[in-house]
Amino acid sequence: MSSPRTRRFDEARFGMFIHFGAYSAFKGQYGTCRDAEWIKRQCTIPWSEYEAKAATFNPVSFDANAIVQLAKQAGQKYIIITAKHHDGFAMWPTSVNRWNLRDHSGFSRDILRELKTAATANGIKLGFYYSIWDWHDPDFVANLPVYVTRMKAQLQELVTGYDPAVLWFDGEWSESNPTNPWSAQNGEDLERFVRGISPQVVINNRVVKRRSVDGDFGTPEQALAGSPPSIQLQESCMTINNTWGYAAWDTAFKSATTMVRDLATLTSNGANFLLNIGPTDTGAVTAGQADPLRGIGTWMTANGAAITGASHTGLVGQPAWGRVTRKGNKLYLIVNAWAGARHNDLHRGRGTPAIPSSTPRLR
Ligand code: H79
Repeated sequence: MSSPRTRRFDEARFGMFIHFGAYSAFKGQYGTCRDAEWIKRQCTIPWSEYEAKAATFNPVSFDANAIVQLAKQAGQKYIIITAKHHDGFAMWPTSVNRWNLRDHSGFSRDILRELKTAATANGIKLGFYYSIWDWHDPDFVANLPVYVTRMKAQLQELVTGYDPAVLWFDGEWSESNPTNPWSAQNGEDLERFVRGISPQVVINNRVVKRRSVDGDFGTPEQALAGSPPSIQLQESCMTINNTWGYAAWDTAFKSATTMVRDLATLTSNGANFLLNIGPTDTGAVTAGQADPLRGIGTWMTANGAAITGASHTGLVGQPAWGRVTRKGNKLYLIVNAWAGARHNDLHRGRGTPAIPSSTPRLR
């Protein structure tokens, strides 16, 4: 199902999502109202206050090399970072407007450039999240064609300036407050535009309307992609805790075991796993997110062969005791629960092959 354009993406299986923007400066709290990257809208913060907070955004602790090392150690092969979320705030020094990290916040470093350099040096691919829905630009509602001209100019900057491997669009759905007029026709035009400037960039299905013919891959959110057949590649995006952007109060972190099992399930379904971190207002990654990633990394160091480049077997069903993946003529058995004395468990799965496990039990 993968094409020359998507082959590397399809083999990668595991990536890091990063939600980082002006909203991170709020740390998930506005008065008594709690949210994360939607805080502007959900807590009805006036633009004057939001812009004033964004002006204080000072991510001095953002360390591109540390983030790339964290991803690499976790066994992640690509990173997707929010270049622009729904608040419209650009994380690179765009010349399209001043609503960006350099011009509005006075932060002189280009952290997307730093991430690109660090990623490339470590064999990690970098992609950008870009929200179509834009709460800050009044033309998004008042005059969409004018907004689209600016959006295309920003995408041109990102594609020609940073050569992203993936463009991860979002905010394509119909919404109100502010009104989202994005149509399938708008999306098809945008997809053609991106293909025109870069035939090799991999694009998600939210560029249009999340139909299976839109872009290169589907994007189940906070849900595990099901098993094939699906006419499109799939990538499940999920959070480590419950929020995408940084929220100091959200400490409900999943365990490494839970996330390794999700990764195994997705690989056995031929799908990718894009696991999110939300750096703090200063750009640091908290231990609550880094520690389970390191735990996944420990497992991946020993068992990554069962994940990277592996896929749906097309041969056997899912066993009750774990997951089975395939790479070429090898099957990989990921055992969540040894049958132990309960020998019958081995026979409960449909078509379970009688091959000894290649992967140790998760602790
Ligand atoms: O970037 C992350 C989220 O900000 C974004 N997609 C991921 C990758 C996303 N946008 N919307 N959603 C996810 C679905 C969430 C909708 C809700 Fe709401 C936001 C539920 C509550 C707040 C919108 C506003 C729908 C109801 C109220």
